Amino acid sequence: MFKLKHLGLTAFVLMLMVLAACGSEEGSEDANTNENEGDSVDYSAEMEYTITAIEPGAGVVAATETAVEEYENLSGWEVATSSSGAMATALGDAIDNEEPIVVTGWTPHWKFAKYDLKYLEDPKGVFGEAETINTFVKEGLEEEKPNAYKILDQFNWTTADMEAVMLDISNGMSEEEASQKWVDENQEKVAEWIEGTEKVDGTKIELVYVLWDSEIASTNVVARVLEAQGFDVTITSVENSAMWQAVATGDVDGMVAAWLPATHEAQLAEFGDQMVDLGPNLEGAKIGLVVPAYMDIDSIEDLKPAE
Ligand code: PBE
Repeated sequence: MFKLKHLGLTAFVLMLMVLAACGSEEGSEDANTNENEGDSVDYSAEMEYTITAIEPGAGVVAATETAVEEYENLSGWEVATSSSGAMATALGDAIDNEEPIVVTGWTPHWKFAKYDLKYLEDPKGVFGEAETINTFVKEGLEEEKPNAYKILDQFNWTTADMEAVMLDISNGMSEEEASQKWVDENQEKVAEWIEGTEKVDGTKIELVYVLWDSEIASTNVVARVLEAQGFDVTITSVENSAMWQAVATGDVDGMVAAWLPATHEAQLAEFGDQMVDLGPNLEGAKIGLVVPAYMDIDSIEDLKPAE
């Protein structure tokens, strides 16, 4: 902590020297409007006016592209898509080197347990408010596989639950082991999910998900519970839009990965009326732009336009 503060101070003094050397009028004007402005000029150039994003189909990426359009100060910024894994690696590398980075972030996520991070304020509200993660199943599942339907309907947990599974996986535990460990340690909650259902003998059930850390955790936990009830479970990872489509067409039985109302608004509008919404399985989810806490900026508006 002391070291970080100390480095921050050093960086700030260096920045003042650079500003003085440039004799930049812009710099002194900015200094009147925002005491952190000098720092943020430096960060933006150093980050090459790039936001480190995840999969192109993710809602948080679409929201980030909207933010680049709506915030004038993000003019010329690039939204670099990759994968959730690549984003996490880039974030970890930046933190190891105490470099600035802006990533597309979301809660629940293990990164908040592992690193000291903060959401940038979003005065225009592009990233929406707190969300729920909902469970959707194909039409007719209730009649076809009533026990699976009831378990999926009763599945619900907290951000802390989900983060516990995510953290174990991020620390190297296999997805199967981490999800089984959570199930073993949370038998009371699991008992509520299976309440009023009967065991089955190898009934096939297929769930779709996207390889986002949060959905890897939830989908695996639900799979372990269904398996213990006798189901023959397949979980298949696909792109976001394909996940919605697979449930809408009835190709698969369901998914537990719908972020609403904002993040998957477009997918809900396209596919929502062809499937059954079983309601929230988690409350208090959130998306936004996330930076390491050592960066002296607080708002998306503290980022600087590309030259
Ligand atoms: N996420 C995780 C997804 C929803 C779950 C925030 C990366 C998205 O942005 O679509």
